[in-house]
Amino acid sequence: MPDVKTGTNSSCDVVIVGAGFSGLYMLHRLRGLGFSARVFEAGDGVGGTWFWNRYPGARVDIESQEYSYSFSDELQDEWVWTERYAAQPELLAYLNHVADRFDLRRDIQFETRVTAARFDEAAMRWNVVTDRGETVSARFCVMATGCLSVTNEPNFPGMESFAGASYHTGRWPHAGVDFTGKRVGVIGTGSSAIQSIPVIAAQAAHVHVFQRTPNYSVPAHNGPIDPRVVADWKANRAEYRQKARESGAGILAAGASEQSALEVSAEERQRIYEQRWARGGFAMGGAFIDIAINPEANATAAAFVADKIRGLVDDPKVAEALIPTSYPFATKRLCVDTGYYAAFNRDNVTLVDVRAAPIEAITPTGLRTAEADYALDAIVYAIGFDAMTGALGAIDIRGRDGISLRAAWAEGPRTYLGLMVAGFPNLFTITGPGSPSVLSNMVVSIEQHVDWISDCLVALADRQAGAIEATPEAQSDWVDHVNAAADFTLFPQANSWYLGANIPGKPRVFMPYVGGVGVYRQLCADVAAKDYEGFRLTSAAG
Ligand code: N01
Repeated sequence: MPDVKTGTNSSCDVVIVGAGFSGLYMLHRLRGLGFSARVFEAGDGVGGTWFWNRYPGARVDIESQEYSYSFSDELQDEWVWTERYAAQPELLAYLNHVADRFDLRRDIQFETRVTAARFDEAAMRWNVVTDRGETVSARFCVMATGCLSVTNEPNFPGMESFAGASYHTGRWPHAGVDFTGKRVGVIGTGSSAIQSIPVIAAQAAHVHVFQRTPNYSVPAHNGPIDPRVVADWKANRAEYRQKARESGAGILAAGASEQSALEVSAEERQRIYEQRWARGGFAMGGAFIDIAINPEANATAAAFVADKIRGLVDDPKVAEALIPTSYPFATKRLCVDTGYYAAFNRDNVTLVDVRAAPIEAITPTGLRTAEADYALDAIVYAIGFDAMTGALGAIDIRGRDGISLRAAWAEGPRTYLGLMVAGFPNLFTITGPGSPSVLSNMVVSIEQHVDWISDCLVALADRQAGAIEATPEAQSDWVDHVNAAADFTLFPQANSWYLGANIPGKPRVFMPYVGGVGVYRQLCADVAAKDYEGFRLTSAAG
């Protein structure tokens, strides 16, 4: 029944957009606090990233027990991970289990995309519009839309003429793809490509890898989860979780060192890198404290990984082509692989440098570069996402005076703490730009944001305040701080998606906050403790 007063179909306290890790936990927390909430999810199931990214080899690259919710002891007791790094099907099963265990589905509307959200200043409510023609009125709106959920769409000339099959890693067919006997072209060499290439190569007749920029990748050393790890985690879980929350990246297995790469001898440095390489995963990134900030320190890590690549790849020319030279180590997202470099020793894998000879067109029979034609039966676009702002920009979000978020962010995203945007009262973004987000263990950052937002809504209710909004001054100061923090590091030196550099026309702004999850958590807590410093709280009437 439409609500006569608002002219909408229904109303609730909070609309949550997205049913991935963020949306599920947000719904659970709000319910526990007595708020009514509805979730809208474009997919026909829960899982977000792990619902869409079903490409061969997709798995998390943070150790499974760390990449999981900490909010429920019962959930942690009953769920047992099978691999050191869980694969996509297991992660999706976990999120389905969470949805069932906490009875979340009854408030989630699937196959429904939110197309617009408009703030009604007189009513102090958000009207959220879906592609099903429904409008829901809510006091609060939480964007749990994910940082890597809108794909970077390929637009090569001639794409529509291709007679074979085309896939995007970020929107993989649910039924899977059989590449047996096929000639496959993979475009891109980011995390998605690096995970999928060895698996596709094991099946396909031939794989051509079209590389524009090589990436640094470190071995995962994946395998069945060690029962000793499980036992240790069970015994010390609370302590480990707290440590992760207070750490830099929220990843304990990174073993972040306090030591400079330059204060040890060359032999000692080599020994430490070897040890970390043998441990696998992000341990390499945490080897020394100054890898991300000091070019000289960074060069030692880059040289070590380059030598590893030379050792892993038989053909010296191919090895050199796989070694990044145009940006510092780990300033593009570090990749974690299982057999990536070794895949280039297979007879059926060919590396093609599309920096030297760019892709000119997709043809009916394959792909043409400036140098040659490649016959292909299938093309895998592993070309990434419109990161961090893509999903928010896809929704027509209008705040005070009808101002659109797209317009407000035309020069790059501006937020206060990555949580709210000035001019958009009662609209929250989970792991939004300006927060540690993609530079951290996403689950740690998601839980922190969900908890902060939940506490905030309770605080508003306690104060009988109807609305909260970031002040423009606090937002400006925060944006300056986020930029200054990024400029203190080597990150801005890479043309990465962190900077929006992968999307033509996107403003170049370093979007995540590099200050670390522990420091950031404390900042957010301090702001709340100081009566929401930098925010304006208003009564329900405005
Ligand atoms: O995307 P990417 P991704 N012609 O943007 C190339 C997370 N993730 O899906 O560098 C030719 O990293 C592009 O080349 P260049 C993780 O945070 C996590 O792989 O722009 N090439 C690049 O090589 C990750 O960082 C996990 O020159 C083109 C590639 O495509 C993020 O998602 C697994 C091109 C895109 O790489 C994104 O990873 C997977 C063109 N026109 C992903 N356009 C795990 O947790 C783009 N490229 C394990």
